Amino acid sequence: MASECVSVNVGPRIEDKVICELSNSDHWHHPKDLQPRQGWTYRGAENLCCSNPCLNNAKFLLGYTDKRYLCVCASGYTGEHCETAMSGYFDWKPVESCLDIKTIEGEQAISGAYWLNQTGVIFQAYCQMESLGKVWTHLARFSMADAINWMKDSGEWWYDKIISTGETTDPSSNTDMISPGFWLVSGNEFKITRNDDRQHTALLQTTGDCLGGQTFRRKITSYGDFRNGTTWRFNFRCLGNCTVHYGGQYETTQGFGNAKCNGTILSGDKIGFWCDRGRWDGAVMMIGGSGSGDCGHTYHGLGITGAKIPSFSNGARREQDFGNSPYSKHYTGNYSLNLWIR
Ligand SMILES: [Ca+2]
Ligand SMILES: [Ca+2]
Repeated sequence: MASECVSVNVGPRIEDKVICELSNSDHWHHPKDLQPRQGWTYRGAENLCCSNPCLNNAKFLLGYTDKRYLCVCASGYTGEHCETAMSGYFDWKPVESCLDIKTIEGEQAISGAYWLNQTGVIFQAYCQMESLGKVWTHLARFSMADAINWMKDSGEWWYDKIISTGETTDPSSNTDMISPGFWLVSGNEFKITRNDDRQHTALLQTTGDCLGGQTFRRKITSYGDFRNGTTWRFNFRCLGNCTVHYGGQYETTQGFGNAKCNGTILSGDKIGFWCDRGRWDGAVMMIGGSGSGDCGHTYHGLGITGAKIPSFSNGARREQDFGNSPYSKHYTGNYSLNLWIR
């Protein structure tokens, strides 16, 4: 009998012949399907269901392997009988970093939300397994479909927030998000992607150890304390910058409008931190060039303001969490930008 055959229906004798139906299902798997038929006899094969050896909500398949059954484990469990909880899948068994998942699971590692433990803080973060050496941790998201959280006058989201806010486990969401990773996970490079791109293609990716082993918050806030109206106006300059590569659909993404501009404040192949041009505009993270000609403005990128003296207090001028300009008329807010570290 074939190994997938687990039950038999034997029909009534007709002219010296008996109909015998073989089935790959039985009364254990589909109890509601078993209906009496006159003259027929039902027999289940030897069935291990009665002592199901599969643990932790595993699926029990009869007829496979030498043991004549197979346990298909639920997410987060492994082992012959799914008896072992995997690291990173439960808050009571976290890993230190997304890279640990890749190290443990190798080729099998898939992108998804995992439990991390950074200095005793246990939280869930989305890990993208791009390739062997490229494992990204999702830190934050910038949306224009909700409140302008990244430009709160207090600068809270950049400086102070120590409680996870927004949907941290789903990078396709279009709402602001800040993960504990923003202030806890250290790294060397970061990238920005769009929430509507399931491949998380980098619109920009820093090179040359931009973060220098720091957390993203530590890097950004190392340039000064610009909370509660303190300006970062330093006349035609950015306080810091990093070299980037652009990719994906960056040319048609809000915030990247100056990626090809070369100006006196910054060249197009760079991002700047805390930029201003002396009047009417500024950005926490300016993307691309600024300082001359058509790309004179500094209010493009993440955390942008049209305030006369750039600060988180806009003084009745426009500000946005991201964009080409706080005065953009055509942006509908139908996608957001994700920030990742590795
Ligand atoms: Ca927002
Ligand atoms: Ca503000």
